[in-house]
Amino acid sequence: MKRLDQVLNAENIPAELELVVNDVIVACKDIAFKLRQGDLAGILGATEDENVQGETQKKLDVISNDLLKDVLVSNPFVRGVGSEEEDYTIAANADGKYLVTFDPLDGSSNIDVNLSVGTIFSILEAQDNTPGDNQEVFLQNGRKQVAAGYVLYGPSALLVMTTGNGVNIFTLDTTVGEFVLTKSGIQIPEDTAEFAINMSNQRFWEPEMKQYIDDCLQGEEGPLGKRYNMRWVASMVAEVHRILMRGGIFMYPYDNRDPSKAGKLRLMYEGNPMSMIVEQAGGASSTGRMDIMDVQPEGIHDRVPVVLGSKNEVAKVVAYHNK
Ligand code: P6P
Repeated sequence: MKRLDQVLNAENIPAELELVVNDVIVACKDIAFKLRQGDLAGILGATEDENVQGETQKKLDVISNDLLKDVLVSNPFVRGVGSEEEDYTIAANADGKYLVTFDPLDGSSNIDVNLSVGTIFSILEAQDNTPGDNQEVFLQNGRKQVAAGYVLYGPSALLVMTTGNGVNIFTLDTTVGEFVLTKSGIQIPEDTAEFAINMSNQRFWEPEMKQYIDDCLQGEEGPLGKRYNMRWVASMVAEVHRILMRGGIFMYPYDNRDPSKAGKLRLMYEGNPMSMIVEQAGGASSTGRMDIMDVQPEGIHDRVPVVLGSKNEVAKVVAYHNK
C-alpha cells in the first residue's frame, strides 16, 4: 500500500506544497486521535464562546482549530491561514507561498451524539506579497486552488484529496499512524436517485428549489420519472463522501430565514474545496445558477448556496433555476 508521501511524490507537485499538505495531515491525525478518545479525554461538549459565524463553539472546534493553526503558522512555506473559527486571517511567514483555509471540524453539532464529523481544507498560492493577515490575498476564486481535501472521522478516518490530478482516498492505518492509499481515481456516477437536503427548511426556499424537491417526491409518476431516496447526516463531509462513493446530490440552498446570507455554507473553506474534489471526480458543483468555483469571493467568510454531486442531477437543478 502506498503512503500519502509516495502518492504526492508521484503527482509531481512542488516539494513545498507537499510539506504544507503534510502539516495539515499531522494536525488531522492528532484530531482523529482526540476524537477517538471522546469523553475519556474530557473534550466533548460546548464552550461558553461563539465564533464569527455566531455559532457556539464546541471544545473540539477550538482544539482542532488550534492544532491546524499552530502547525501551519510555523510552516515556512505558508503565507497565512483562514479558518471558520477565526474572525480574521492569520499571517504565517511573509515569504511563504501558500494560503490554507480550513473548517477544522465540520459538522461539529454531531460530536456529542457520536456521529461523523470532518476537517475540510483548501490550498491557494499567494499571487503577490500581501501579508497573510490581510484577507485580500485569499480572495481568489475556487479555480485557483492548487489542492483541496477533507478528513472524514467516521468508522475509519479517511483522507480524500486532490491536487488537480484526480481524487484519491487514504485510510488511516492506526497501527502505524499513517494514511495509506486505499482507492484512487474516484468517479462519481453521473446519474442518481438520492438527494440530501434539510427538508425542515422547505418553506424558506426559493420557488425553483421547492419545485425540484416537489418533483423528486412525486417519484416515478412525477416529471422526473424515478423514485428518489433521501439522506441527511448534517455533516457536509459525510454527505460528500457518500456521493463520491455511490453518487447523489447534496443541496444547502439559499433560504430566506436571513436574506442577508447567500446560504449557510462558506465558500472559501467548504464550498470551494468540496467543489474541486467533486469536479475532479467527474461531478458538478453549482450555486444553482453558476459554478461555485467561478464565484469571486469578497470576504474570507462569504457564504454560498451549494448544489453538488452527480453531474446530470446537478444539471437538472440548474435547469430549474434557469427556467
Ligand atoms: P443543518 C454543519 O454545521 C454544516 O456546516 C454542514 O456540515 C452540514 O451539511 C450543515 O451545516 C447542516 O446544517 O441546518 O441541517 O444543521
